[in-house]
Amino acid sequence: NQHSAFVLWFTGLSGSGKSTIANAVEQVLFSKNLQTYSLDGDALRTGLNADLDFSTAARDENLRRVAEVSKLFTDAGIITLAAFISPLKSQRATIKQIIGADNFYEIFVDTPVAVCEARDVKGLYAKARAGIIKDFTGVSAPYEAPDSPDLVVKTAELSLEDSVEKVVNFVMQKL
Ligand code: GGZ
Repeated sequence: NQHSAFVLWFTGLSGSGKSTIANAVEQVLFSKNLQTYSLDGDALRTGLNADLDFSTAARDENLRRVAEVSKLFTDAGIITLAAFISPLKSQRATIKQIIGADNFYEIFVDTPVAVCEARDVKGLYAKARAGIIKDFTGVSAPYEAPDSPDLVVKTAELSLEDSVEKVVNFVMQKL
């Protein structure tokens, strides 16, 4: 009853759909009797990483800790879904190094900033434009798109259902 374990690392802008897709993928995997655990920025930043802000150094540390935690879950045989902006190539390289290249899959949730901003589910882009939130990714802080992600999900072109199916199909190939 064992399956292989690895980390699905979702990178993309705030509001790109990382957590929504990861959560829906997790439900499908659960229904297939796979062991999973989800980690996301919003949740971890109220607990484990409550001491960290959005400076580059603090994001580095946020992501380092999450990568270490993801590695522990992987060691325990659990498929880990991690949804973090993880904006810089250097950060994602470090994450891959911590987790181990064999157990790490980078999934680029490729939603243009204009689409994220039009959605603005939490009103954060409006606050960033108004200067109320500083260093906001895509507005006043950089996002470096991955050069060679393992999977790309374009949420502006796919329905949520199709986005989820694309990730689930990818996972089933890797088991
Ligand atoms: C980016 C920010 C910021 C700034 C608050 N920049 O979409 P959300 O709201 O619910 O989730 C985002 C979350 C990003 O945390 P991560 O841990 O994923 O970021 S990183 O990987 O860069 O460490 C967003 C909210 O926090 N948020 N301020 N300035 N996102």
